Amino acid sequence: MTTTTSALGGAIRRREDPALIRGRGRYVDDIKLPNETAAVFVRSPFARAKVLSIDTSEALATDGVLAVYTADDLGDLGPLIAQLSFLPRPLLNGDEVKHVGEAVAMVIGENRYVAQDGADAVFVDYEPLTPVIDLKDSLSDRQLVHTGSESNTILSWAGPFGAEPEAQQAVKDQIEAAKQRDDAVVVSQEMINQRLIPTAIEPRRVLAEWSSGYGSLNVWSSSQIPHALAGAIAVSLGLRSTKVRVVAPEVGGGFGAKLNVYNDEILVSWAARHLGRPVRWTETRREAANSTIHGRGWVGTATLVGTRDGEILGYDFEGIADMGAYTQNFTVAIPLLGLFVASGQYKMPTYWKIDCVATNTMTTDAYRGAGRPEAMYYIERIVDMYAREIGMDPAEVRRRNFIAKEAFPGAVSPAGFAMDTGDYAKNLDALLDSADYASLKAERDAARAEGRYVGVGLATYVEVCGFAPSGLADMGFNWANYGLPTAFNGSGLVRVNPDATATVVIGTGPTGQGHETTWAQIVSDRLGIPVDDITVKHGDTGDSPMGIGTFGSRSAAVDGSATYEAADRVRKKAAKLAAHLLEASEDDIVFADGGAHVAGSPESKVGWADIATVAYQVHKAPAGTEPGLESEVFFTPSNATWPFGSHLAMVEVDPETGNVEILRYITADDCGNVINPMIVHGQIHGGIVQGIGQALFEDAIYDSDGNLLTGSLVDYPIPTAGDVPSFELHGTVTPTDVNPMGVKGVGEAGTIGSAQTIVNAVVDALEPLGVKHIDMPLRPRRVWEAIQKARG
Ligand code: MCN
Repeated sequence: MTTTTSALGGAIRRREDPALIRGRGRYVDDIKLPNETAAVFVRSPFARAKVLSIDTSEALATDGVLAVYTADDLGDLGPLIAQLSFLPRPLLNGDEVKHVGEAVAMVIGENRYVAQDGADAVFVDYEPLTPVIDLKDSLSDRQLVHTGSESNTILSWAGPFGAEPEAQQAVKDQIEAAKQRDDAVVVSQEMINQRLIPTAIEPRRVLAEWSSGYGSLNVWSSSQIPHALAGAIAVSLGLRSTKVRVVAPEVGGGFGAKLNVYNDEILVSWAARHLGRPVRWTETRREAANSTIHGRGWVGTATLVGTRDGEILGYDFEGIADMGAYTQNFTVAIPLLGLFVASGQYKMPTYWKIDCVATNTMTTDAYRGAGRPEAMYYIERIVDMYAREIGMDPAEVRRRNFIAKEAFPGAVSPAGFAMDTGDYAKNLDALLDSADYASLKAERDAARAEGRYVGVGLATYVEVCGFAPSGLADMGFNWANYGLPTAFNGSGLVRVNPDATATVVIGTGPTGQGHETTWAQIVSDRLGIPVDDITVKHGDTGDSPMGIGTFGSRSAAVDGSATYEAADRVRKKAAKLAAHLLEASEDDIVFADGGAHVAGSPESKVGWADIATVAYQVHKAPAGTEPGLESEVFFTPSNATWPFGSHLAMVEVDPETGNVEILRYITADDCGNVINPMIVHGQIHGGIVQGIGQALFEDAIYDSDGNLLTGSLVDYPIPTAGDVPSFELHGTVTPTDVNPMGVKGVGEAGTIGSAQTIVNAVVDALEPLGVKHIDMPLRPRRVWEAIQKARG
């Protein structure tokens, strides 16, 4: 039994796009219910303040206002539950607010305008308190973020991961000893990995409808995790999980920010039940900036010791990560993801420590890459500085220190994690060959000779996707809070219908990754049913198998594998039925061209409709056949996948303005076997643009009073197509051994590889001036100042 056609690897155009680009997709705001009401939140203007009183009388007297809720009205609802809740967020704060934008009241009106009038009429009496904004201040505990707590440090992660503190100290001592060697070269740099605002095109929104007849709740939310959200609402509202249905229809970008359950989602659901009318909440762009999770926000010192010959003897990183005022879904786990990849592609002893501290700012959590871009930034910047220090080509230094291809499978990173597969030297060579590295450097040198500031920078990366094994989920995750199984599983249901079409139902929550296309390719590959005849459904907890959502570039490797195996099971059953119809042996059945035939005799053929008919009219099938032609599979990966790659940028800096222009951007990425190269390239494009956004433009700046100074798209510039060159994407293929398709994740790769590539290139461009480092974002003024300083 074989399949002779394969859609895997085909550059099939995204099936999602025709509806989306014509404006005919259905987002939460396109769903209208009769008798809707609107919610608006009253939010704190202070970063830290006691709430002395809240006067809602004027708001309640406003025409069209239906209800005003404060913490006092919520009874035993809340606080907001999360997977890793160390500092849980109150649903509404009636006690002491902890950041600007924290919700203190919710106003429901006949429409959004009167609800806003009502919110403006709520009078809150605050007593301002001194906030803690700076990370080092927070670490010192001079002032506490949470009155009554013992420390601002929530927890610390240290590596090698899993080693006893003494063993970790021994690694640190080993690195210290290396520094004392006569031939030691030590480079050390404190670097800021600034705070970022995720900025999806579609801000968050939620619509909830209580059905009193059935005692059930329907919720539409722009979410990456529909099942977790349904579970969280059910737990918070004391409902059975089957009484809450969450639908995430089209979602206009998520980037990790929609991987959280938010207080507004719980409160809107609760209010819909309380009022007996549908309630809608639509986030404004300012709310998106102030009250939806942020990303990054680290400061740390990377130190590298090596010899003059380019042998790295040790890497030490000590940092502080900003958690914000509360911890939400994965807040404290993000730095741990950094630890996973702390040592990059290299084999040197690695000591790594990060303190996770609270501040009076919005909570941080997963933002595309989540911990990995930060870790990769520090290691790749310091390796580059080391290469400059010893005067060796940065590509050569990297190559000399790679974990060897021979170490795989079974390689354990110096940071303490078992990796799947890797061939780093081959990948770097692919990049250098594609870029014609020697010519690029010659071009740069020629430009330099003309007095231009042209630079070539490169960086390698390794990342970790599709977190696994399942046991990892036991590491303090409160899955029970969301009514989810305690495992990083994937799921997929495949059904062949009587009309020869197939339906695939998955538990993912895509936000633009093209799952409707690639899942159809997976099933088409296994069954030989044309992609156009396969419908992929997702994002509806009412009809999809339990899934933990779309994040950590896990969907293809984990849910895709579940779907692959489900399709395989359907194929096995179909082979039996086809053999029965063709009076042949099951082993001789071949699937092709929308049906099955006997190997070598394509004329003795049955179509999928014939096979499905027998499956549903089971009296025509061999005795003992179970009716139906479908399978639902849960896939449990034995390990995460470890994609990797190398990026290179050529830039030119204008010394008069400090403006950075990216002349070329070339990559070699390796995400194992590729399901759809066009989608993979699209994912890498988007990822690189976000990395460039961090490198050159974006910065969430709080002033010392805790006001977000960059809370609008006027002062928080994000990159547009005009800011980036046409990317030149190449790659290698190193299949993983942890799933049947050999695929690794790719959704975050571009972001993880790019920011440091740009900074390395800019520093290279300014090398003639002796500039060694500039903190991101490299906006013109900052670059210009560095040039002025270097020129003395
Ligand atoms: N794919 C493939 N071959 C591979 C790997 C993946 O063809 N070897 C395809 C997959 O089938 C899928 C896409 O590439 O269609 C991404 O797959 P995967 O790497 O598994 O990532 P996820 O689908 O789990 O997406 C999550 C990832 C994350 S974590 C963020 S953040 C992110 C991202 O994807 N946010 C995005 N990409 C985004 N893209 C858009 N448009 N919008 C976002 O918010």
